[in-house]
Amino acid sequence: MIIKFSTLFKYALIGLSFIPLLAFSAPQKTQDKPLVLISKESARATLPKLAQESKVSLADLTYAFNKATLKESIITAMNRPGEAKPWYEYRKIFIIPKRITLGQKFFQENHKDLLRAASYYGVDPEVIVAIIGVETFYGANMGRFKVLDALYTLGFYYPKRESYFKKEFANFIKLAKAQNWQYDQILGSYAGAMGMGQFMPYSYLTWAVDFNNDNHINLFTDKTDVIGSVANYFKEHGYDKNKDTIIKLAMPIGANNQNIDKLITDGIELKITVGALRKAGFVVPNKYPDKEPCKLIKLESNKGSFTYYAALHNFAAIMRYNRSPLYAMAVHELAELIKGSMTLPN
Ligand SMILES: [Ca+2]
Repeated sequence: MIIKFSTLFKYALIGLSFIPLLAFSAPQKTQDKPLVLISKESARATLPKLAQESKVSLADLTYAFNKATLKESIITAMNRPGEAKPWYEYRKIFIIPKRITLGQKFFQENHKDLLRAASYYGVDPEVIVAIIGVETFYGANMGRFKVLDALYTLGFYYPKRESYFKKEFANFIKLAKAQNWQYDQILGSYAGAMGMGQFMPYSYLTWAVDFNNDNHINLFTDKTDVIGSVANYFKEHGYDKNKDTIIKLAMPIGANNQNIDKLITDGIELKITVGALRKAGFVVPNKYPDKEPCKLIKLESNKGSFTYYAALHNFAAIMRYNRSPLYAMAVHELAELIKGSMTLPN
């Protein structure tokens, strides 16, 4: 679950199942110098400012700070090179038969909540299922790190992302107090994402909902709350079930790849239009007007062979969960496969 994160961060949000696959090129020389260059005392000295900014009391921050443990393994994990995989490798991690069949089972078992959430929030139910499937394998891998230690380590000893994680450390304290949690009992990813949908503390505080009306929000074991919360997150980030997600594009005949690749833009925003794609020679179905915003995406579908896609409104909404186009593509494809051959009980 992501808001404004670097691409590095996404690996924290999708469980740890494929981290070892990324470890192959970790530089050896990191062993020569210490990973952590900040003393506990200088970390502690930043607490009064954090108290002021976060509106969490200094006493509460200090209490949590003292309870937390620095985990060098988390810093090592964050420092691993990201974005290493081409789509055809990335896809193999997520689009596997077990994730599809368990997704269909999850859909069937929870179809009433899914259809209620889909209609109330205006999202597609299979996308809610796919998010939960990609993030945690339907709740099977919700992370094994203490969230307190993760946010403490990254907030106070990882200067690259210090500002973001300090805020999340404070948000976690707010959340833990509201939920009556013991700080050190909550487990999540090494970046502090929690529950079946891997919500960061800010997201939990802001977009999680009590979808079964039991006066408690539980994103760890209450599937109804998880379904409602993921749906609400999507609605709040622009997902609209009446809009489309992506179009696979055929390469224009005789096209100049270099000119086409100039249309590829960074980030989540849909910065070009379908009209620009048509000008470059792509054939886009007539139902999309020239002014339709889109984003050109190029994925390596087989070694050395690339496929172009026009990402549309809902693709951008999925990227608000995680900024990687590969992630959004995996969620979209898994959702389509789950929906594909499934029948729902009455
Ligand atoms: Ca509830």
